[in-house]
Amino acid sequence: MKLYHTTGSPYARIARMAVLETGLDARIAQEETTLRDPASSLLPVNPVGRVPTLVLDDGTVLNETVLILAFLGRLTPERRPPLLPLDGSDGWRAMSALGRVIGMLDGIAVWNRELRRPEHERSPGVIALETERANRVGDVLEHDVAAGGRFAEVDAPWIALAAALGYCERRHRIWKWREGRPALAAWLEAASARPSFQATLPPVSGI
Ligand SMILES: N[C@@H](CCC(=O)N[C@@H](CS)C(=O)NCC(=O)O)C(=O)O
Repeated sequence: MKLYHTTGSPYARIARMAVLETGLDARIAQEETTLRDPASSLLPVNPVGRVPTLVLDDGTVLNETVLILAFLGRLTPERRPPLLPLDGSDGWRAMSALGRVIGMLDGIAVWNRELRRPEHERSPGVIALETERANRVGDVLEHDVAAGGRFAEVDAPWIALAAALGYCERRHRIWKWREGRPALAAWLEAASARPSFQATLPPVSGI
């Protein structure tokens, strides 16, 4: 199997961390690729052109981070905690938490893309909407983490939250997410020590 990624992508980082956390790194090769590039090595494999993209041994192509997480979880049924329970045995709590984090990250990605446009092409309305969304979800995540339980164990929601906040630390610093969120800040501090986090640090960007 082969996982296509870029070092800056928080979505690809989720998949890369999950590969490490499940011990599947011996079975999954990794290739760094380019995005929005007609010569990208990814396009002949996946016309969608997004990372993460996982190519299975029989050539089947999986994209979409959550689908890849579900697949990696099915490859490692003995793992505790399960990477992502798909049978409702946890009351669907992992899926719920994962959706919350991915929803926040989707909004941040839109916000970040806006900021990468030339200033005169940026939409203040989109930036305001996504700032508000990020703050709203960030506040709920602060509550989730402070209450304990959720995000305490290294599973798919934990990995997604680490990658999302890690993205804000190095590639979306415009969002001062730590302000008023001490539990989340302390959570990332602790999460940062994890080898899978350290092995997948993205380069710092100008935003
Ligand atoms: N919904 C996708 C989003 C992945 C995504 O947007 N990846 C970005 C990098 S952070 C990408 O590949 N962008 C290239 C493009 O949109 O052409 C997922 O969950 O995997």
